[in-house]
Amino acid sequence: MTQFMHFIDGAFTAGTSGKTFECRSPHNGALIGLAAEGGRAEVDAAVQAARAAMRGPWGRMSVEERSDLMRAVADGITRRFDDFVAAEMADTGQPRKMMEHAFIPRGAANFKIFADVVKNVATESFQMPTPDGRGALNYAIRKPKGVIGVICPWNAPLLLMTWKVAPALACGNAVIVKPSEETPGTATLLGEVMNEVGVPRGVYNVVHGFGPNSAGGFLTEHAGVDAITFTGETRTGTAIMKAAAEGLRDVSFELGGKNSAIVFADADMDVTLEAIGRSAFLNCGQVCLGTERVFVERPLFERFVAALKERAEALKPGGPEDAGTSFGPLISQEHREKVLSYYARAVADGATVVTGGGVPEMPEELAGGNWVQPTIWTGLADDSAAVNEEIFGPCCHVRPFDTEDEVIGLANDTEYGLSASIFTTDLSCAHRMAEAIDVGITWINSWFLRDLRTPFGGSKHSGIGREGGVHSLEFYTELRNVCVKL
Ligand code: NAD
Ligand code: 6OD
Repeated sequence: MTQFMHFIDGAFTAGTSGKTFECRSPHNGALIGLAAEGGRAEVDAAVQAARAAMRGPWGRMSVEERSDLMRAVADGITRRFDDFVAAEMADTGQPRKMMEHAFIPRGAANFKIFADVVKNVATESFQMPTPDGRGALNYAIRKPKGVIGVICPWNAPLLLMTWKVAPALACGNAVIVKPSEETPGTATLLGEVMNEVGVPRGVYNVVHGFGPNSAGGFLTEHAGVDAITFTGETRTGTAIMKAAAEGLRDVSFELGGKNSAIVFADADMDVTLEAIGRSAFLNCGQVCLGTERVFVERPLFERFVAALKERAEALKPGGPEDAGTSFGPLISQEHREKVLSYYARAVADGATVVTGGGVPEMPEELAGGNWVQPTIWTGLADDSAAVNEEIFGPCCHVRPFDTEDEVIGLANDTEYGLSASIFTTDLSCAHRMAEAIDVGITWINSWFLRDLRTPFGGSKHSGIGREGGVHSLEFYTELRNVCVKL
C-alpha cells in the first residue's frame, strides 16, 4: 500500500497532525494507499519553506537558469513516465492508453512551453516628451508574485496541476500545491522529480488533505500566501474567493461548465461523431470542457441520435490495464451517487433514455468500482436539472433546433461559459456562432484541440482570468514600470 507524504522544503514528511486518510481505487474499490492529512502546522511549514526559497538562490536565479530547470523537470517526468502513468492510473482508474497518449505527456509539455514563454516574452516600452525637451523612457519589468497556493481537482490531476505549477515556477514564484484528496499520487511523485533535477528546496511544496478545516482551507486563509490559483467547482471557487479577500490576494479560477455542442445539418458526420463521442464520454465524462448539451439541426436529429447511441454502446468498460478498455469508472462512490441521482432525475422529468441510464454489469473483480453507463437523453424540457446543472458524468441531452438565433439563445441560456463546439462546413456560419456563444473557448469541427500558447479559461461562472502562453504571466507575475528621465 502506498504512503502519500507531504513534500515540504524538499523533503517527504508525514507532518505532525497524526492524521491520515484512505485512498481507494476507482475501478475496484480496493484500498491503494494512505495519505497524510495536513493541518495548520503543515501548511505553515510549507509557507515558511516557500518564503525562504524566495529569499534564497531561487529568488536570484536568472530567467535562463529557471527556463533550463523547467526543461529538466519536463525531461524528469518523461524519464519517470511509467511511474507517472502508474500513479495516475491508480488514482483515477482511467485506461492506461489515455494516460500514455494524453494526460501524462501534457504534464511534461506544460513545463516545456512555459520554459520557452518566459524566455521570449517582451514587455512594453514608451518614450515620452518632457517640457525640457529631453524626454523620458518608460519600460516594464516582470517580477514574480511570491508564494502561490495551487488548489487542484481530481479529473486530470497531473495535467491540471502542472498547467499552474509550470508557469508559476517559470516566472520565479514558489508554490504550495494542495492536490485533490482523491488523487494524491502524481503531485507527490513530482516532488521526487524536483529533487532529482535540482529545483531548490522550498520552491515546490505539496500538502495533502481536504478543503474546509483542512489543508485546502488553511492554505487559502494563510496570510503568507500571496495569490491563489484554483481549478474546481464554481461553488468552491466562491468560498476560496471569500478567503482570498482577506489580505486582498489575487485569484485565478478555472471552474465548472455546462458546455454545448452545436451540430448543423451540413456538418461532416464522421468528424462530428468522433468529436462529440469523445467530448461526452472521455474520462467517463469527467472533463470540464466535456459536452453535456448537444443541439442538432432538425433534419439531422434522428440520424445523429442513432449514430451517437451506437458510439456510446461500443464503449468498453474495464480495468485500466486491459488494452481493450475504452471507458473507465467515475472517481468515487460519492460522485457516482451524484451522477446516478441525475440519471434518476432525468427519467422523473420525462426524458427518453436513448441508451444507458444505469450501472453496467461488471465482472466480480471490478464490481466494487464506481461504474455507470454512458447515457444519452432526448426530450427533456429546457429548464430541467439534467439540462442546466453540471453533472460531470458520461451523459448528454440531445435536442433539435431549427434556426441559428434559436440555438444561440439555447446555448447561452446557462450560468456557465466555459467552452462550445460548433460543427458545420459553412465557414461564415461557424464564425458567426463563435462570436455569438458566450464562452471562453470555442472549437470548430473539433474538441479539446489544444495549442498551449492560446488563452484558456471560462466566461460567466466558469472562471476568472486566462491561462496559457503569455496569459499565464498576467497572473504569475507583477508588471512594474520604470520611468527614466533622460
Ligand atoms: P472541488 O471544487 O470539489 O475540489 C477542488 C479542490 O478544492 C480539491 O483539492 C478540494 O480539496 C479543494 N477544496 C474544496 N473546498 C475547499 C475550500 N473551501 N477551500 C480550499 N480548498 C477547497 O472540485 P472537484 O470535484 O475536485 O473537480 C471537479 C470540478 O472541477 C468540476 O466542476 C469541473 O468542471 C471543474 N474543473 C474545471 C476545469 C477548468 O479548467 N475550468 C478543469 C477541471 C475541472
Ligand atoms: O488543456 C488544458 O490546459 C486544460 N486546462 C484542460 C482542462 C480540462 C478539464 O478537465
